[in-house]
Amino acid sequence: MKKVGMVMGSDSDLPIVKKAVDVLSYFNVPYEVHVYSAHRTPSQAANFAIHAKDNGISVIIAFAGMAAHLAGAIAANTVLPVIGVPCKGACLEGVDALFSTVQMPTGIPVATVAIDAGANAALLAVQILAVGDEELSQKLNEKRVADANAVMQKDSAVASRFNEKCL
Ligand code: RP5
Repeated sequence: MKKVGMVMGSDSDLPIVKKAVDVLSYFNVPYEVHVYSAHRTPSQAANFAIHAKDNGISVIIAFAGMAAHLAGAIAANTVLPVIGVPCKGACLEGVDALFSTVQMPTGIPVATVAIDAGANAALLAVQILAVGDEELSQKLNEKRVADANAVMQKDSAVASRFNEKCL
């Protein structure tokens, strides 16, 4: 199976990256992880993107906070799909990173997920890989059913606690 390539702007983004690692591990999807900053190590970030396809990567997830230029800088150097994860920094609750990641000019798209949404970024990456992989697609469907069952159990628990008292 092809890999997911993950790149973060700083190791301070690791808690968000870990959410994605957990999802990819759940689905047994291979991945690699790097720290390359669009601002501090721009050549390394560009080289990663330029060589990603030859290195067996099919989808890239870029995690960055603050003036989060990383996903766009990666996307500029590859035609692989790039998913951007804006990370909440010390200031502005991550809205700075959200705007920096999502507001790409026409021609260089970044599929931006919610602030700190490492798990959803990985799920989207798995869904992209599953387009050409029936077994992976089946696993995604099974996970949806399991997640829905968990919600229904919560519904039963809440309903049995409150609903009779309303009657
Ligand atoms: C961004 O700046 C990184 O992605 C990180 O979210 C933020 C802060 O980096 P550090 O100062 O913690 O290294 O480039």
